[in-house]
Amino acid sequence: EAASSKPLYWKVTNPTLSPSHLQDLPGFTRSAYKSDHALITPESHVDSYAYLPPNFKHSLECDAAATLAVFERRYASLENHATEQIVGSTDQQPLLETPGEAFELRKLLPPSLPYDFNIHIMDFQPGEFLNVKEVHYNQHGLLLLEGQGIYRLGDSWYPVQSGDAIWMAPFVPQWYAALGKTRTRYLLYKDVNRNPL
Ligand code: UGY
Ligand code: MN
Repeated sequence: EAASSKPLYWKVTNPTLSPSHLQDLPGFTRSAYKSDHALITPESHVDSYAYLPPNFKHSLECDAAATLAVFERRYASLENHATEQIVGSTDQQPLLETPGEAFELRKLLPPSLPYDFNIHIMDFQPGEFLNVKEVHYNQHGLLLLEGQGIYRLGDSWYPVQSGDAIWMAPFVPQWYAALGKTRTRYLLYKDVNRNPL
């Protein structure tokens, strides 16, 4: 046989079932929208961040190409509590304790009462996974910044990779396992500090 011919079983040894190959199939998308979760699949990256208080007049200038991820929500105010503008970068945030869990955790906003949400940066080494099969009232928005793995949302199991965005409604069962050869880093919106009722 010619050296250039495809080896026997090339479809088996070629990982045609991996997400990057499936992307090329006509009509195929891993995106899903259900009543209690959604998976949306484009590309992205984050370095630094800013928190803008409610009704804060602002403009943004950028002197180089950049990607902007915006989480927008109606502020749930608390009497005698006010938030402040915050500008920071993930690397400056301390690693926080995560009892019983393997992932590394940083929070971008103060955990104090004025803030009605937080953004968590979570890092998993390949093979690490959430020990808690979480079900909680907090709603999540998630942006996968690095790596790949399996996200369980309700009764569905999704292969996911960097660039994917996920919405999790309150109480949707959620679980993640990091796979592949590089770490997973994801950015997680979580509403906190307010009575859900
Ligand atoms: O803090 C959290 O709720 C987080 N561990 N959830 C998640 O990663 N799906
Ligand atoms: Mn959670």
